[in-house]
Amino acid sequence: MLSQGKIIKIVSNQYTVSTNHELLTATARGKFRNESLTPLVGDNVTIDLDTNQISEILPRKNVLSRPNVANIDKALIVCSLKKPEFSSYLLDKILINVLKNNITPVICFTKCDLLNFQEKRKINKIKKYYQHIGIKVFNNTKKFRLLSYLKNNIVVLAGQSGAGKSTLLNRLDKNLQLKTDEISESLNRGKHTTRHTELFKIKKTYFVDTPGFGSLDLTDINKEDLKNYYPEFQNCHCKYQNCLHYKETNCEVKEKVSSNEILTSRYENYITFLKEG
Ligand SMILES: Nc1nc2c(ncn2[C@@H]2O[C@H](COP(=O)(O)OP(=O)(O)OP(=O)(O)O)[C@@H](O)[C@H]2O)c(=O)[nH]1
Ligand SMILES: [Mg+2]
Ligand SMILES: [Zn+2]
Repeated sequence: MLSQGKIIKIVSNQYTVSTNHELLTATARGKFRNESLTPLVGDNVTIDLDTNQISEILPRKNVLSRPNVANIDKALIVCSLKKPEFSSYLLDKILINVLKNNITPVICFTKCDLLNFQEKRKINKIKKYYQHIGIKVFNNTKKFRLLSYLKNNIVVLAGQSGAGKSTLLNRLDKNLQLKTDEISESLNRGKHTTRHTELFKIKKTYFVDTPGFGSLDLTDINKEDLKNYYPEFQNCHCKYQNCLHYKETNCEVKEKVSSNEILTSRYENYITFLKEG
């Protein structure tokens, strides 16, 4: 007998598969190893109920390498505004990675409660800017809006350790009780509390909690392609068709940065990525 389901958790060689009726623990058939295809969290699979083995991996919509998950619809980029400090650099970097994988990014700010009035005003400007370039931005206090926007999707949480990813999921579902921990005061960063990747169903949404990361690299993106992941650069008409918006003259991107139409931090991070690449 065969059944179909979705892999929600992998611990060493044990795959937890959620079917319409139940949770099954299965192993994977040796043939996957031979085909160098590994079942991933998020995979839709066929299970042979007689042997409790995964016999087939259904075609994937996409695969992310960090975290290593399949079939993601949206990435919820969890950004701490304080403790750890807000990093536009990390946000822009994650955004590029997400867009490159054809996944819809959604930003969720946390720790707004720790900001003073002036800091809030500054953040509001940044929030408006990202919305203006077409990205949804929520605060972690807006539980119902967030759940309603993410309904029927598989959502991966991304963001640095201590940003509040697991805390957010606990708030969305009181029964989850995921482990969370205070950040290290001396280092001003998280302690890598979440250790493995797992899928949780909350109402009609699947969430993938992930271990946080402090850095991320863009090594597999060409310098020439970087600019394509900036929505606000797309309607700029520069003199040179292949303008990198860097040292060229008559560059509309640079003009828009000067006139504050493009957020300076967005452009500065872009140049940093260009030089890093
Ligand atoms: N003041 C405040 N603290 C928060 C908020 N969200 C999370 N925290 C705290 O931030 C700390 C880190 O939260 P976690 O949920 O463990 O962070 P994480 O992103 O899951 O971290 P890793 O698992 O290490 O990647 C905990 O002490 C939380 O209580 C918030 O909105 N406001
Ligand atoms: Mg966590
Ligand atoms: Zn240009």
